[in-house]
Amino acid sequence: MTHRFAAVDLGASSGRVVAGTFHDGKLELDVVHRFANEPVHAGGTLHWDILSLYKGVLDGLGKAGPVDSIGIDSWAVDYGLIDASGALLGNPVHYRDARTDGIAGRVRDLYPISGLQRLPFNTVYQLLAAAGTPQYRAAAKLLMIPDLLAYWLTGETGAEYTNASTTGLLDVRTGNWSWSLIEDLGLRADLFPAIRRPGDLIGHFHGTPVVAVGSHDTASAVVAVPADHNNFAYVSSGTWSLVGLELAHPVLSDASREANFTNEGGVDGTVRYLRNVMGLWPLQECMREWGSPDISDLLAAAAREPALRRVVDLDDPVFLPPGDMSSRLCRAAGMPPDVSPATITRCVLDSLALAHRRAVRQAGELAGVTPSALHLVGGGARNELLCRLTADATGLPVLAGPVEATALGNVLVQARAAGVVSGGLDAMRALVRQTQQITRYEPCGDDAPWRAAAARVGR
Ligand code: ADP
Ligand code: LRH
Repeated sequence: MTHRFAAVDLGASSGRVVAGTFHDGKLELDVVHRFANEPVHAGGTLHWDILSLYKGVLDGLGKAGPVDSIGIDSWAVDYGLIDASGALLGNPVHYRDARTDGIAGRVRDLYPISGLQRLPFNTVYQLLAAAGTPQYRAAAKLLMIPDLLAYWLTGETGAEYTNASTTGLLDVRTGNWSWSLIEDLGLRADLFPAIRRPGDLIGHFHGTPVVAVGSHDTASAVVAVPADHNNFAYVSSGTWSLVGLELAHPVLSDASREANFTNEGGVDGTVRYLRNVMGLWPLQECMREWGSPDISDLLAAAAREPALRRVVDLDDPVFLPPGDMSSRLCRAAGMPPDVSPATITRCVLDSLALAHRRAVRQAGELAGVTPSALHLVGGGARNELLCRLTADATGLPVLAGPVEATALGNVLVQARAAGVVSGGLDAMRALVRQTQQITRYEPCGDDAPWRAAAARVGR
């Protein structure tokens, strides 16, 4: 018997529709459609081009053909507002837009309630920036991006739990909206739809079930980490590096808050204890500036550059906004602005590996865990130089892959809801190990240059 599931996975750099086919105990993944995700500046605001993304979804579902069900995930924190007739009120705003500048610093500490790291663009701060606007006043419901797309497919509203956990308005202890916090901040409680959980049926699209998955892309990616034991750390490596651990309980200590570690909701009640590291975003932005050179050539040239000559603190929020990235990097690294793309690329990758080292170490210390391996999943798993540097910097073996972990986690949760896969995360991960290619990178064992580089960026 063959079963086929369609995973819609929207990343900040591209979207794809992936078909996952189960046959004779085997699972095959096929990227049936990939499309660009190109934000647009309009009227002084940076927007997601949501209708173009929705068209990519529809085209991809058309190419996928008949499937048992559809699941949707995307990047976190962003949302659309719909009015009482269901019309979208304006284009969703990109989390890198400047509207939230300065807001987080004016809001009291929410960590004891939400357990969330303080990122300037958390939904709560975006809503405080939007409160009082005509659109906010006219809104009937707030829908996170995957929930908005699911609404367009099915007509059903709701708020999937893992993604809702990135808003800053969920109570980390109960897994439900914190109505007292929402009221306390003067936000409209009527905007927030009922929470749904991964595996819940949302509705139907032309007769095909649309099923809730870990709709936060990072939650789906963590499902597909091919670990064979519990003692692992992970990096979900794409536009961002999400670096941390899977835990049974949140860590809400002062030290954890000060280190800006987050307790996001995972599939099956797990906690994604992690920190956002700037990821491959600075390189993506430089490549856009350089006219999109071939990434393999660029990485090969970067591999020939001297190691750790220039490093920057990638946790610096100066790298958050789009545009003008190479000059910001050169300034921070003390390099002349005319150095080669290979030199800048090497600086980004050395610095990223250094940031991975710091986040992995801190996560372990704060949670009282000593990981024995680091799983690196997502598009960054294709970057051998980054994997090698991350192994050297962390001193841990890096197990790289799957590249499409997010889509895979999305498919697996759908397959379980349909009864095609049984068991918990362990069973799903065993299937990933059996079917996906994983590459192992051993650390070189020399920590001294990394220790010195960490001291140079003051971390
Ligand atoms: P997101 O979900 O955030 O859009 P992805 O997981 O799709 O991110 O990863 C995108 C990243 O993967 C790119 O920024 C790029 O650095 C990396 N990548 C893509 N293709 C290659 C390749 N052929 N070699 C090395 N790295 C690659
Ligand atoms: C990664 C991601 C991350 C969020 C960011 C906004 O795609 O979902 O987990 O913090 O985008």
